[in-house]
Amino acid sequence: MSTQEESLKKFQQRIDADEKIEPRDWMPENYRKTLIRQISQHAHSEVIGMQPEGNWVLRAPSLRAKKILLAKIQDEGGHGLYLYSAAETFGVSRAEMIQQLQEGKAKYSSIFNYPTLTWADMGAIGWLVDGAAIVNQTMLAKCSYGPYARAMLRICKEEGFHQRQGYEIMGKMMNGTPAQREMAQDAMNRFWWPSLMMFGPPDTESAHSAESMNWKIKVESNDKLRQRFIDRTVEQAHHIGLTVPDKDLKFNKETMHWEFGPINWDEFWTVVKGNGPCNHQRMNHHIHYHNEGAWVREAASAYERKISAN
Ligand code: BYC
Repeated sequence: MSTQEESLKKFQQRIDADEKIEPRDWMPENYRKTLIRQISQHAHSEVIGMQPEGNWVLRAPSLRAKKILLAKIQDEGGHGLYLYSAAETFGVSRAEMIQQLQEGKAKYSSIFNYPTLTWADMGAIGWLVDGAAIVNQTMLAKCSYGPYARAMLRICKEEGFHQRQGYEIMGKMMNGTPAQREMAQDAMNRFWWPSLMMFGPPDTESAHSAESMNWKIKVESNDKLRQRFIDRTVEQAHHIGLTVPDKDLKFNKETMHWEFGPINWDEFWTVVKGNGPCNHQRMNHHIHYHNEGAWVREAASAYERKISAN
């Protein structure tokens, strides 16, 4: 057996024994590459994900609502920071990762390419988008790579608040006037299917799943997590009087799961390839404010040089 094969075998034994892999440990090149891709894309999603909500800060219906929304958006920025730091443990710099995003070489979650048209969308994002993110990230907290798994623990706790604040907005609107109920249902109709797409393509078409599951980067499949999210969320929707916009939705008493209709995967790939409703807007906004903030990064670096020279 060659040294490479020997190392690979030992690595797999560590994975199978549920040991955490740490930055200085030996790892296959593809394990490293997959994690840089996934963690950096995850970080970009958090940061780009601040934009749809940022759209409503100045129009929040009360001071309470504004304070909560601001705190939530700030949390997303923090999640981006933990995740960029986790990816940096592989020796890749934040500047490189951001360059890849801005050049279209790195992705971010498809969900953030949809517009936020009404205040109810803040409810739908918190409840559905953060709700889907929790299901995915609770799984990622068991990831074999230590720094990523640990970042997930705190992120999941914060997402728990986000999900509840979104559900509170939806619940309040469903208890409000007919116009408010209609607004909440409209947000549900627009965000339901894109939220299901957050879990990625079906298992049969997921390019990375087999290898990522073998290395416990992902410990549960895209379809399994999607089903878990649906099972949880349908009950919550019904509880506050919302209709799930899926005529094929039905509860299977034998499997104890909600069966759902076909997902529009053409729409998903259109959005992922950069042609969703807001892809250009999101990227232009990111580039504009990244460039505008260059002086802050330069000042911070100058200060760091000054301190380390003394
Ligand atoms: N959107 O082989 P697959 C938040 C890509 S933010 C775009 O299944 P994998 C929040 C995939 O990258 C948290 N692209 O991939 C923030 C791959 O293309 P590449 C968001 C997607 O990686 C603010 C190709 O499709 N959560 O909560 O094994 C406000 C084939 O897919 C998507 C994360 O970022 C998608 N939805 O599994 C509110 C989760 N799905 O890279 C809330 C972290 C797939 O080969 N990521 N693609 O060009 C993951 O867990 C995994 O990457 C996925 C996909 C489950 C998403």
